Amino acid sequence: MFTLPPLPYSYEALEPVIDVTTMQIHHDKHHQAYIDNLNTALANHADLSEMSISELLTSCKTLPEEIQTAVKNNGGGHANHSLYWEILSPTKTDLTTGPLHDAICAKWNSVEVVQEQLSQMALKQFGSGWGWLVLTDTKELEIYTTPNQDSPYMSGHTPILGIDVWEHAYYLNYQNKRADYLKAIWNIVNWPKVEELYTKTLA
Ligand code: MN3
Repeated sequence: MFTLPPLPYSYEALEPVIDVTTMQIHHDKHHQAYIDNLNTALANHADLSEMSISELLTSCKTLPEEIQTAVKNNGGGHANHSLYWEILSPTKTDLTTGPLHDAICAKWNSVEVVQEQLSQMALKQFGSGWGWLVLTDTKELEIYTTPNQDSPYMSGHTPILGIDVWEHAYYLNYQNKRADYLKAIWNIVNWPKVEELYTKTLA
């Protein structure tokens, strides 16, 4: 049985970038619903109960056919949101040194460039989805978007930063202005956490 991870900060901690009501509904209702639906789908598959959420997603295509869609949508929803809460921070952080900084600069020249490119991709993601910074199976950094709750784990990649661009993530505060949300969100990215995930994945 999967359970809802508590937020690592209070509901109002990310204001003014993300308002308290959005956080309450997003975490307590949306994320909880993905977990409930995932648990329901897995209820008759005790043989899978030892698998982590990333293992389930990585092997999604080899799971029993009747649960593949539920794992993709609701398992993806659980994994994606768990990462999203973790990589946000009430206090401003920067990425100015260290292994992740150097790897980003080697590929995109600066952290600002990767932020700008990922924001543009996420802005153009039609409908609901996510923007990602991942480590591929060959340990390369990549940025891309996925539709719906599709997880990078399904492609064998490890997400280390995810930006939710479903309207439920920003609509109360930003309405149709997804670009404003995508600009503001960089003020609350927890770069030390992203770097920790990067280092852990490389090890
Ligand atoms: Mn969401």
